[in-house]
Amino acid sequence: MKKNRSLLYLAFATALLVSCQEKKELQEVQIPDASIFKTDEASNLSDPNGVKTNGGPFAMPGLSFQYNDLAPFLSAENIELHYAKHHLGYANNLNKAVGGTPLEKQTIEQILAELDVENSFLRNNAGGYYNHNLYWRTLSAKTASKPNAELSQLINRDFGSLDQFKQKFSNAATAFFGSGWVWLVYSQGKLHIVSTQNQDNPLMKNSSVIGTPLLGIDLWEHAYYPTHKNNRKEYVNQYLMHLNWSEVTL
Ligand code: MN3
Repeated sequence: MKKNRSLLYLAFATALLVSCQEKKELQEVQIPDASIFKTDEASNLSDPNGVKTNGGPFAMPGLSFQYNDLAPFLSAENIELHYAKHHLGYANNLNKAVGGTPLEKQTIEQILAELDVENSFLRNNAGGYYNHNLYWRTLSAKTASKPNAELSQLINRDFGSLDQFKQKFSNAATAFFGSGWVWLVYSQGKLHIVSTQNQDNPLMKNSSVIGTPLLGIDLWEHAYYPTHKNNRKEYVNQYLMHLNWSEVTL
């Protein structure tokens, strides 16, 4: 009987020890360090101009609006994800790609015009950096801007009217398949609507029309899915309303 009781105590003590160890392990896993909640993302959300690269010749351009200024066209979370994650990623990778090479001294336009399209790391990240710079610069919180007189004249000549340009641009952007961009391009004295895949753009040698991009819409799902889900047409039409035409220049 005494032996049985000893065994019972031993079993009880062992169970208690195991239980304590389990509890201890659980406690260690379940109580996170408070510092993980103080992330850079939280501070970036309050100020897009606080988003910086890790160094190198190509800096983040900043935004002329706050993250929550474009809603309901784009939600604050949508813009933050796009600018402080995707765009920043392209900028950091571009700086990595050009670091210690003669490209460090070139402008982004020179790099794009001359790049070897077989160099996919440089092609994707130089393109991604330039494309997003133009995208943000030509967007505005306001919805009433108009093209300047010189551009208006060309738009009327080449598309019929501003409304007809918007209709053609919207059709091209809505019908575009996959990830890429649709552009308004100035080439050899004429305006064109041009599409490119992935992060390519009309400065590159492989573009169907090579010229100067005046504005471009990002048709990757990351650009609009957080706000518009699969309704790309709604995103495209609101994009056209939020164009900052004072930054769209020849
Ligand atoms: Mn994008």
